Amino acid sequence: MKQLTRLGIAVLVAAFALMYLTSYLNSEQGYSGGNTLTVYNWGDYIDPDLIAEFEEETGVKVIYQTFDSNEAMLTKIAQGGTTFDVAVPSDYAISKMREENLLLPIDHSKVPNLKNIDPRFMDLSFDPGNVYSVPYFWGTVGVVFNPELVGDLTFESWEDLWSPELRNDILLVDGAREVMGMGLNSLGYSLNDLNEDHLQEALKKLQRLTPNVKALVGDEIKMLLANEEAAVGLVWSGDASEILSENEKLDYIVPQEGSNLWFDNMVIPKTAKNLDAAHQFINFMLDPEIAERNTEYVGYSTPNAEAFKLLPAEISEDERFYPNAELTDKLEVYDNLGKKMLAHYNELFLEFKMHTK
Ligand code: SPD
Repeated sequence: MKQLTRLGIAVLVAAFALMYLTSYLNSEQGYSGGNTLTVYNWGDYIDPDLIAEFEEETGVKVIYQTFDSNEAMLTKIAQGGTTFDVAVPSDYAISKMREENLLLPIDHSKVPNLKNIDPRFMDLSFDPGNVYSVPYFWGTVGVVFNPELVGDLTFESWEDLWSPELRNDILLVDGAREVMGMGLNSLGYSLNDLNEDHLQEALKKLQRLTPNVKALVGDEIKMLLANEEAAVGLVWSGDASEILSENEKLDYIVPQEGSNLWFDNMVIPKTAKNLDAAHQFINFMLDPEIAERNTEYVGYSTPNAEAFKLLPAEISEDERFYPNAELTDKLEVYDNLGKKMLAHYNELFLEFKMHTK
């Protein structure tokens, strides 16, 4: 009898251990199962209330994980062992995921709210026909600056970043394409340039920027700039809009030599386990009222025409974050440069990073 009790206890302990391990794997590795949905998104890129509302409305439990670069997201999904149901890569990363057969087609009949997306953001070159992706947010790359701390500099030219007045006063977003793109654009080259001489020239130019670089940072760039810990930052426009709403003294500009126009879209990775919930979630996020609230919360620019109409005028009429076609036509979208060249951009970026603080 005693032996049976001991056996019973051992079985119970093993069952609890298994339950704990399963839930740990669910949260850490993006394993979906049962009525759960695993979402893999950029940090600070959703209003958390909306996740709770989706769960309440559908009865689906959301496991939410974040990444801070397309490269990190691509590595995690490509190496396998995860079952993310929805992810939010950018343009060139979507093209790469299509090429590497990492995506499932989206069933448009299950996403009726797709009709709310402004046609300008549909059918873009990285995913013709939106077979695999649905627009989430879009924006530019530019400079946030504190006019009180930068003298006469206006940042209409990238060249201003190299001004000796900015010693140890610039924060850069920690992104290979963003930093390499800025170096290339400052020399008048494309941010998709493949010419090795141009790439080496850009690296040298970036290395000359290091005395001015205080740090390369992730999402904390918003707090640091809003608190005036640095005079200038290279940032994504949505982060700029959030920074400016915290500190009205600051401003945002896209330098004239050109910069990046980017698009973040929702996709269903190949290893998804809950396709119904994935479509439900995508459709939920495209509802005009939900998308409007999400836009106000995260500060990024919405591609949802119906949500745009609901935004307060001070947001929808701000041309710094909803630039006109004259500016966007001058900007470039990152190309999928191919495996080798993307790796080379990363290597050059790391070489630059090694010599910054
Ligand atoms: N904190 C959310 C950041 C999202 C930025 N996505 C921009 C990607 C540009 N390639």
